[in-house]
Amino acid sequence: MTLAPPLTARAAYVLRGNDTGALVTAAPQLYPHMWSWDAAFIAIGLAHLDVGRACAELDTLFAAQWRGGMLPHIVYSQQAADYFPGPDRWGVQELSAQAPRRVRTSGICQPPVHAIAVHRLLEIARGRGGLDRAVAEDFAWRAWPKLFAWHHWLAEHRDPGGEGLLAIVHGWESGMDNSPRWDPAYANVRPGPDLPPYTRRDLRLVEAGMRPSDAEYDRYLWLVEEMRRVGYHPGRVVRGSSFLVGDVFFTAIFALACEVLAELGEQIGQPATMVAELAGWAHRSRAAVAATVDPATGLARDRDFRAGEWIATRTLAGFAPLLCGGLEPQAEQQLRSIVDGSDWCGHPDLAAAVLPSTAPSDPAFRPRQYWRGPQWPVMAWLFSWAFARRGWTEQAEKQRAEGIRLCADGTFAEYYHPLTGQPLGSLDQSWTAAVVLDWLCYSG
Ligand code: 9WN
Repeated sequence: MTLAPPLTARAAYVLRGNDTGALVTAAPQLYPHMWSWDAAFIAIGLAHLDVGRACAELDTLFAAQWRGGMLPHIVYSQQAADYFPGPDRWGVQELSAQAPRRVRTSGICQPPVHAIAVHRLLEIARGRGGLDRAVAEDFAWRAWPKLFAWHHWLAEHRDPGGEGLLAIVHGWESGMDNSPRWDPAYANVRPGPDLPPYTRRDLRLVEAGMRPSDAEYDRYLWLVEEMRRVGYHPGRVVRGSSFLVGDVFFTAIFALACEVLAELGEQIGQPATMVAELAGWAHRSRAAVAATVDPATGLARDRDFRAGEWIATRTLAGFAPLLCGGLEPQAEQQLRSIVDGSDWCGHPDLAAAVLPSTAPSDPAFRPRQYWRGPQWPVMAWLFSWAFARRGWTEQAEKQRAEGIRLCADGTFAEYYHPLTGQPLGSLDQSWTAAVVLDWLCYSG
């Protein structure tokens, strides 16, 4: 009889196995490159194995930072790897002087979770002490100005309403690609007859029913085409993109990350004016998140800036204010109880009580389809971490314990069927392994 290795060892094995030396791929076959927000979670997992390697992972991402400060959503591996869209489809180096010269990247961004990762990495390294601590502190000092430049870029270029609700110009920027949150905005994206032809590669690896449709992909690629035509100029992209949505979840992460970065800046003696600027952005975006709350449901909403309408689909983004704060105590209490209520974690049919990407009672709920229903362990990590930070120990512990239960089969799937617990999408997904490792090595 062979005994299954403990979950921690398997998680470590996945992270080590996906490490090309230069970067940890988001997943072995489906995602053979570095993704921006994946890299942040991956660095947290790596910190439990090798602090120096964790810092190097984020250094690789920073080396791909655009001149204006944007951290790109994909950093392409130098190794030939099959993924569509590849760097040629974006063509950023040919079209934009802002793109880095030595590394190839995509032309959009992803949610700014990186300051949270640096904070957690530092906490882990300090807990270990000695050389690990020194390495992480040196890294934090190096990373801080880069993170500041990233946040500055977002505050400057992605706040079209001027009130702190940050806008995305592509569903991929949200990290929740085909969430029903984006359906109304995508309905107004009309691919032109001059959309260059392309061949998807994801469908060779994952069942079509779990992935976005071809019609959705046409829209995704059309938006890339629009950006190419304005040379990825941040102002022209925002002015011209046929998709412009105030993403409440992205904004809440920004507010929280600004707060974390300001605290870190104070701790390591960064200029007071910069720290104050971060606190100002955090304050503005926190208020903007709170202002999106739908009085009818208590959930936060996205804003379709092009149509001038609220988007009120019931997805886990509705809980954005719990990440960053800003609600009145009664509204916050109500939202916290919705998390555990029968529409969400307390739904009687869930296999594990973590937030599904879409509410099972919502007409848009599809339990096997990507961001339309499945549970994503990395989202459970984010909520458990934020709840712990806000002092909601019991609620944090519940997300953590249920998240571990969700991943207990050791497949480290990209996402899970919320009603059966079946692993879906890619297996051996790096960020899933990373967050499980952090949960299991948790030290408060
Ligand atoms: C497109 C890598 C990424 C994640 C995203 C997830 C998915 C890519 C795809 O995979 O997006 O960026 O091909 O579907 O939606 O959150 O960062 O894991």
